[in-house]
Amino acid sequence: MSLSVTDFEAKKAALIKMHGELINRKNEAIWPDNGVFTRFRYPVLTAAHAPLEWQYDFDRFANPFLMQRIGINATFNAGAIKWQDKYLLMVRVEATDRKSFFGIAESPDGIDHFRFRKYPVSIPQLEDPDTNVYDIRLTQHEDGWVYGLFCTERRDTSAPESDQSAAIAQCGIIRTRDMEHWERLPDLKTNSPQQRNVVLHPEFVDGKYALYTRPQDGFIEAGKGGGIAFALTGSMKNAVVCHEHIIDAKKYHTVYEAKNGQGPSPLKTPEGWLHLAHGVRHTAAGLRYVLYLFMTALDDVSKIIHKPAGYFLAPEGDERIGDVSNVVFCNGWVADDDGKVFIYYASSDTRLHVATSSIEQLIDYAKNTPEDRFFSALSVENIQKLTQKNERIEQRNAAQFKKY
Ligand code: M1P
Repeated sequence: MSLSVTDFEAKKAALIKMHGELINRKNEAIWPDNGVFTRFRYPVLTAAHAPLEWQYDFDRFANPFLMQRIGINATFNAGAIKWQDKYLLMVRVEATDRKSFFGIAESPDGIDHFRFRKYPVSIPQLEDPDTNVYDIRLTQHEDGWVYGLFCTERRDTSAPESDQSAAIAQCGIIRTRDMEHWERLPDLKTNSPQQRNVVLHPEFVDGKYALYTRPQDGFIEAGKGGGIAFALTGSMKNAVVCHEHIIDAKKYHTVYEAKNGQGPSPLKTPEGWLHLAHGVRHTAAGLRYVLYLFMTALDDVSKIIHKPAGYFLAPEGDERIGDVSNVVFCNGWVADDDGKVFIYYASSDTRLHVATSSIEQLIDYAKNTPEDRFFSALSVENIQKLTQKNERIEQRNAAQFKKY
């Protein structure tokens, strides 16, 4: 039996109340932190944050049970930008039909009250439409445009009919001047059969647009590809890359041994460019995705000058579980003028979190964390050195305490 008018209105009011409470809930920093970044108790965005108007038909006659007509499955992997004093996330929203699309959510302070705009983003289509779009990286380029580089996925038409999962990933490009209206440009052309995690550098390099790419042989498997590459193109209106040169290769027995990819557009600092990336390794339980950080030189953005060993951030607690478990992924961060950094990372392809840090902390981390020396015995040496140093400090402190 359908709902009475009273029950329909009561249910609608309850849904609206719960949604409002979720958006207004204040987040809590988790303390003590690790000194590198601070995590927060609640995700900043979940599927439940999606506007109710995207999901329910509120016409009592057309929807007598007040049934959810369109389901939202997940909100994750967001591009990020500070825009007119607000923190904007261009979120990968995945509906229950498995299609991803972009929704823009805004917050006044980068941590709380992220609210989706009324409508999801309509991406203009090319002749060959996108089956699926995701993982956009926003770059405010010195040419005056804000570019969004994203993964456009289409069926691999060379695959037999029996194989309905073969896909080709390539880099789609849109741009805007107002974060409202988007111009679609032709997809990036490279020599790689698969291309995901392409990111535009914010400044011209040698008068050209500079891109971080990730050439890859298969849709999932890196094959001969898999490193973070650097490439130049003369134009974004018809972006063509002839040569991709690997600046950060996958490597045996590291957190990026299977594949890796540039995260958001790098941040410029007085000491170099800060890069956040994801690294993937195989485990008996499947792939594990973690974030790692490195710095490149100001006078050569493709030259790595600092690279701490291992991961910067890995899935913890509830973050470990989701649609694709044991994954953290980041394609958006924002640096404020005062040096505060907001890192938007998603966990297990399900929800989106924020971690806060600062340029000063990230540089300190990049410069002073030991590098990977690739052998257990050498990792032990690092720990021994640090422990001996702490022993000396303790002895010195004890001697001083005796003196007074
Ligand atoms: O499922 C984990 C991630 O897998 C892909 O990343 P990559 O291309 O580096 O393997 C993407 O589909 C990404 O969206 C996803 O989070």
